[in-house]
Amino acid sequence: MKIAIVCYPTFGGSGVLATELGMSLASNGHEIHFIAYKMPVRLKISDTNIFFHKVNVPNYPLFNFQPYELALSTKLVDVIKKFSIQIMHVHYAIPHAYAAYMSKKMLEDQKIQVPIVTTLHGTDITLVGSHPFYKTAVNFSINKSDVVTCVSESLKKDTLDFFEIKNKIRVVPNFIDIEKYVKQQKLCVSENHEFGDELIITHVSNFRPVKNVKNVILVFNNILKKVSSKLIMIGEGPEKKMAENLCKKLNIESKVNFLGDTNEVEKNLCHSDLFLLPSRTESFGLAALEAMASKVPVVSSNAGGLSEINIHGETGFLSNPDDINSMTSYSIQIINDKKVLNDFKERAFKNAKLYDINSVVPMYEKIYEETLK
Ligand code: GMT
Repeated sequence: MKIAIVCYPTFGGSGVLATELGMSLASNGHEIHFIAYKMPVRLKISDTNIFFHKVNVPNYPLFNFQPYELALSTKLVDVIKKFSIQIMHVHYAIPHAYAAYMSKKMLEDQKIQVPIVTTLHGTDITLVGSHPFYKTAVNFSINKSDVVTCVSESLKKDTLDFFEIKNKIRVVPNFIDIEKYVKQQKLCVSENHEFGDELIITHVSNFRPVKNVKNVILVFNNILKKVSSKLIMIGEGPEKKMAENLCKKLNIESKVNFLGDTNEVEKNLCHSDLFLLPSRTESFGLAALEAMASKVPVVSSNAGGLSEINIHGETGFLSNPDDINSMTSYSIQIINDKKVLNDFKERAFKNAKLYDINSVVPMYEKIYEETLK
């Protein structure tokens, strides 16, 4: 099949997932055309069957805000016509589903039919999409999509609660390539890691307020009083400075490494003993799944879809996002005893295997086939 994938090109979960999906579809023989305002960070353009088309938005002095949707829908029409694309798959409703609908209508005018598959990822529903400034347009474009998928049962429920949705919503979970993590674990075992006997605690996010990064630092500060450990903070975003300042204030700077954005999260995760994710909202928690695939137990909040992947008492523990005391004692319970830690690691990995790329990508392929029929 010839598929156009529209996504955010950043380190955010929706862009990462869309990129991994496109690359996997390409290796299954489909022709994949990525459309975004810059090259998606995880995209390996050298792979065969993969194309990238940049959406250019020229700066015109009259505009206070550049009309990205207009440029995107024009680019979609051009690419679809030029490469005879059969399906548009847009990730994150805003503004992608809206732009896709505009391009579908422009194509219909030229007697070309191309269905839209929209995948809802999380904040496009729970935070931004349900905001009164956007809600009407988001509701409209979800209903105008030919197929709607979302990444967890929790997000499906939120979508049905917040919007008036007429079409069916199918749940297709986030996925990981388990093989990649197994290979990395083998490499890690043969490496000497630099932290000696200290246990490694990790957090990965885009440091947005929903990620509750402050509580990562507060929980780690408590753990440090009981267990010799180090915190690795991966990612960039608006709350990073606050987190760095809090570490200074608590006098734990030397115990916390801020690594910034990286394309090789699994290289750091494979040395980790615990993953902290106290998010206020989290439709799925791809970062937690990546940790589990690296044999890292997760202490997370109970927000959104996290309880669907992080099984309380088995792969880690769940708490309310602000319950610092529970998160601290759950963390210590896991890492304080080698046998307990190893059991949690094995169960986390076993659960992650349920979300392997080879089980999930065929769900999307089936959706495309049905849609084309
Ligand atoms: O908040 C993020 O991590 C980025 C955001 C995005 O759309 O780029 O992630 C959302 O989509 C991911 C992939 O489906 C999910 O795993 C994340 O849970 C979800 N984030 C939130 O709901 C806050």
